[in-house]
Amino acid sequence: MNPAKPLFEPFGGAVKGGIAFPGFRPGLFMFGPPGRGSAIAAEENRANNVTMMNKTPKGLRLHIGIFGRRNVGKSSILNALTHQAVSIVSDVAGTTTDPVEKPMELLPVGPVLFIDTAGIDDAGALGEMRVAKTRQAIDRTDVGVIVSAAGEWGDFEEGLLREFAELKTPVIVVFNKADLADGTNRSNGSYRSYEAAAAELAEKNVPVVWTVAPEGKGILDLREALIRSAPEEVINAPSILGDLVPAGEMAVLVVPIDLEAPKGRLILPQVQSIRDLLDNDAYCMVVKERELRDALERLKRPPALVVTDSQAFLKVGGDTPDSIPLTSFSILFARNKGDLAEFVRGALAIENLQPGDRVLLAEACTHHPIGEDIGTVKIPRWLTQYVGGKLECVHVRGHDYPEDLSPYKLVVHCGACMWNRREMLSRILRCRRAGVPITNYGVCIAYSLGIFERALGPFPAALEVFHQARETTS
Ligand SMILES: Nc1nc2c(ncn2[C@@H]2O[C@H](COP(=O)(O)OP(=O)(O)OP(=O)(O)O)[C@@H](O)[C@H]2O)c(=O)[nH]1
Ligand code: SF4
Ligand SMILES: [Mg+2]
Repeated sequence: MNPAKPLFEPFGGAVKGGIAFPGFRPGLFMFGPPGRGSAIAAEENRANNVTMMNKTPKGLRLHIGIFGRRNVGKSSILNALTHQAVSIVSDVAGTTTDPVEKPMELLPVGPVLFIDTAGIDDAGALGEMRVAKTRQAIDRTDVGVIVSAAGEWGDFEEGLLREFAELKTPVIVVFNKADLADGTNRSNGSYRSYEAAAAELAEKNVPVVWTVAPEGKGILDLREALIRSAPEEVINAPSILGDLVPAGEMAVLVVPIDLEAPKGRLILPQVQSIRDLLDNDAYCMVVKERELRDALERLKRPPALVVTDSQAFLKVGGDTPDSIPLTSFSILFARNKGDLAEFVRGALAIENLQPGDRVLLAEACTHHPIGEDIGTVKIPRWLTQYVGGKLECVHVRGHDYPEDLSPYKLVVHCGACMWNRREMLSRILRCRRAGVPITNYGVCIAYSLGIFERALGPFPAALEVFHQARETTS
């Protein structure tokens, strides 16, 4: 192995063709100056103390998932990255049984969520449950870390690599336990030596890092690789309203305060919309639906946009002059967290629903339904009225999501404000693969209430999808 241009120069890992090697021979390490790691740790500890006080919502954090066989050192790597004993480490294979999540600041990326997963190479009933949970974690991962004990790269790891490639999720490979490596590759697969495996990964442009997690060796290289792999769209997440309400213009947000409204606070989509407007130097007026008409009359200049809770769509539509663009929080988040065009296509599938069809209603968080809950009561009622007969509505919450989507004629998803975009996009992809249309609560409500074109007015591309679909069916 010849030394080449260092990839992560400041931290000292020698490199060949995009691979950060700990040294030229296994066991010989070239790691960064001792002061560097502790300075970063101190700065991150300070940032993490601030984070604890002002917690960034999970949905805005870069999700970094750690995957691999049992006992390869996944939990040891998480603990080394966070400088804390977050996950239990032991030499008993299968120690981590459920995903362990740890929010922290990873400078300079910002707020991240590490997910340490259970090893997924074992069979049996318990093993199957573990595999299912780990699979769900793959769906919400923005950057995947595949850990293998050095010298054990094989078909299993290649399978994981393929899975991430299909989701277009960036991946970093960690050869841990580099202190025990002897140059040979013991795993079944096509590689005789782990160097050959590493070289092939480098050809695929997959960064490879060597670590001895309990000693913290190589962890700075891993941090650097994580920072480099963080997708741009996650670091600079798209604005919720920035392109719709220019600086100096006003948005009116309509927030019903009814039985379902949480006591003493606003819900996350409303808070995030207000913050986004402030970030974009726009103004914002927040009113209940009853006061909207009066509030609009008092304004000297019409607002650039009115955003309403979907449940008040009809009243707000009636009270907002046609010349003022109108949409809902749910549609804003359908665009921000998912794929609005796909959800519009999904809403059009409502036309093909027949009484008795099975519809999946999925919510990202596990709030307790109160009164006339939108997912369990209102949407099923609106859809039933539209279709003209009873539908079989199945409800799922949180990360639970059926592996087999084929029994469903339609999936209707909440705005997923608590999630990162990756998990929502993974679900959309799964629906696409299964040939099952997917739409979103707000899009579905606007469609069933006959206010679709108006609600999509601010989004010409999505409106175009609707018009094209209507032309082909007429
Ligand atoms: N020699 C050596 N031992 C390590 C290294 N990393 C972890 N270990 C040890 O390997 C064992 C397993 O480590 P864990 O971090 O629990 O591994 P895991 O992948 O989380 O295991 P599961 O949760 O069971 O899937 C522990 O005894 C660790 O101390 C390493 O780089 N070198
Ligand atoms: S159900 Fe969905 S949209 Fe509503 S608060 Fe929970 S994550 Fe957000
Ligand atoms: Mg573990």
